[in-house]
Amino acid sequence: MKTIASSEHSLHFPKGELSGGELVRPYECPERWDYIVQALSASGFSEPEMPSPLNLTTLGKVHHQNYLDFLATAWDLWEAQGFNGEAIPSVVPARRMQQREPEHIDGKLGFFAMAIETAITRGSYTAAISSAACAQTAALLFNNGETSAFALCRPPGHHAGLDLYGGYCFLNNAAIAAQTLLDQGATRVSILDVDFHHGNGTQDIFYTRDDVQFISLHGDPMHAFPHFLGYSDETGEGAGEGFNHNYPLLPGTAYDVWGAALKDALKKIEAYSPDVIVISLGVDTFERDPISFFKLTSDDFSRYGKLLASAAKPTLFVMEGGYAVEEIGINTCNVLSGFAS
Ligand code: 5XA
Ligand code: ZN
Repeated sequence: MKTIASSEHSLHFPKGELSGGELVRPYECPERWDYIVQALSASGFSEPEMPSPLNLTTLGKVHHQNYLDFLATAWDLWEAQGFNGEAIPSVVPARRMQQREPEHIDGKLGFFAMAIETAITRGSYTAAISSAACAQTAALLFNNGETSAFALCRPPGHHAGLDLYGGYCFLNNAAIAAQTLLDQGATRVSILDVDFHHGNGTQDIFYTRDDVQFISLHGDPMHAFPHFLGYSDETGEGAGEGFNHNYPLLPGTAYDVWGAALKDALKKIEAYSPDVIVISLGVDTFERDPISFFKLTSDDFSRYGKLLASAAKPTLFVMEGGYAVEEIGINTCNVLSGFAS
């Protein structure tokens, strides 16, 4: 299985994240990428390859143009204001307020944010574009007969919606991969999100569409970020009705319950019969993840990797979360090795 990864990820390294009322060192940190690269090499995977430049036409089918313009200019506008810190919003358009993009950068940040822990810094946009390029380049490998690939994306993507950033995400890498596959001739793509957190951004992007099935297993939003999407009664709308499936799971969920939900999800994928499966691969389901509450062990990652292979479909893995940094490499490789075994 080939890996596509870009060293430009390290251009995004905010110093602060608002967590528990404190400004802490972000959980989503550059070393995550290094640990995964080291583990891939130790597990006998081939050296990661660099991505090709991102096709902006595909990007424009997944995100709104005003949002892409915002991301491209946010840091410069922030700096031009003379602000000294990293760019985070201080106000959001809450209920009964105007949903109108302001000219001031402070207003723009709030207008496009779905969460405010994620700082924008000088290199964030370049890193986000390179991360999306990894997903797209990995998707294009399927044209050359590859049946599996790993896009080592950083920053992650599944919280980024049509015009929303947050939860460490700016561009929705899994959605960009799925759209790339469709643009290359696939007619149906399933995105299976196994990150601990609900993939609200991916759901947002495909909610009214029937060419992408979206399935997410995640911490119940009553108790877990992103709190405001991810319930089981969100099933899609219009043409997309019936193509969105959420499995919210309770605090303390271990592999017996999680694996049963995965098996059920795989039945839904089988019924949809996609050309390709995109896995939003977050390993923050790990028992010692610092910001999550599932109880998967390192061995469980191997077990479910095998289970994913039983779908017998071309499969693209796109990296999302995972913050037990010293174990992120082994847990990620366990899924990929389990799948390949
Ligand atoms: O998958 N998403 C994440 O891991 C980010 C969670 C951010 C919580 N503030
Ligand atoms: Zn997550």
